[in-house]
Amino acid sequence: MNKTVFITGATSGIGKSCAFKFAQNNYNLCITGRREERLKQLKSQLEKDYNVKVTILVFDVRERMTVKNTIDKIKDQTIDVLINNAGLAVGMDQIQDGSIDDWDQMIDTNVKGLLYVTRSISPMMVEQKSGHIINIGSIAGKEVYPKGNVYCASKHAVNALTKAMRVDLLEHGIRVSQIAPGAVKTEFSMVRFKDDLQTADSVYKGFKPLRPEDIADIAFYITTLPPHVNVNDILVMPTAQASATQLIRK
Ligand code: NDP
Ligand code: 8X3
Repeated sequence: MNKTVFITGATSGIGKSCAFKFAQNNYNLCITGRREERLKQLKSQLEKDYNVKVTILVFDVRERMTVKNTIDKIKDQTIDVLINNAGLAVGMDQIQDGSIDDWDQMIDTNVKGLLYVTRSISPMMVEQKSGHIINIGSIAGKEVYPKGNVYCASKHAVNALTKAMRVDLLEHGIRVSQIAPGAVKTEFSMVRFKDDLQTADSVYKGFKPLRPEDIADIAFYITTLPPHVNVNDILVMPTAQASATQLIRK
């Protein structure tokens, strides 16, 4: 029987690449995001190309009751892998100039949204006595950099929560991993710079960034390890990037 992966933020970037990777490997999928049209297109492509079952769940991870009610509807399913991927950076300002609305959006999505989804899925895994939770962290959860303030804080929270989840779920045999990437070329910078295409493009100029497929490959790989093996944390960077602030551009 096929396994099932539940991916938050599958409409773009890393989440979408994970959807392809797991579908190619015969997983059924629950794909989520706010952009329903994109989810519908993805579902029809994946079902056609890979002959897997794809369930679409449209919700904003910030809406606590919607997250709960939506996931409640699929409670009879077995979720083998949860990829907590939905997240974003919004704005890049020094702390004294930051937009409080941007801060709220990052904290509500990256931290509280991840918690709401985990709070609904982890009891299902406890009941099953198996499961694997993969949190998409960031280099921003390991270091801070100028004007990264609240985004970095939110990803430091993901880093801490990954460790905390592993401790709490230990007795239930559930694996908990974090993948913490450096620069990956996705829609991330368009969102961060509020659709300023020129600034977003400049982030990836002069070096070869990671591709979202690189992260999907890692996510899939760590699920293929024998059940007694858990990868706690992977920090993965473009070869041209040594830290959050050290990057060689040619
Ligand atoms: P994208 O912008 O391409 O994708 C982000 C995904 O998150 C989209 O599918 C979006 O779906 C979803 N999302 C955002 N906000 C919400 C919300 N409120 N509710 C539900 N879904 C939401 O960026 P990436 O693929 O790069 O980002 C994925 C993750 O990777 C994020 O957690 C990001 O912080 C992390 N990351 C990215 C790096 C990079 O350099 N790109 C590096 C390190 C980590 P929709 O808009 O349809 O709701
Ligand atoms: C995204 C990578 O360096 O912009 O998490 O924080 S970075």
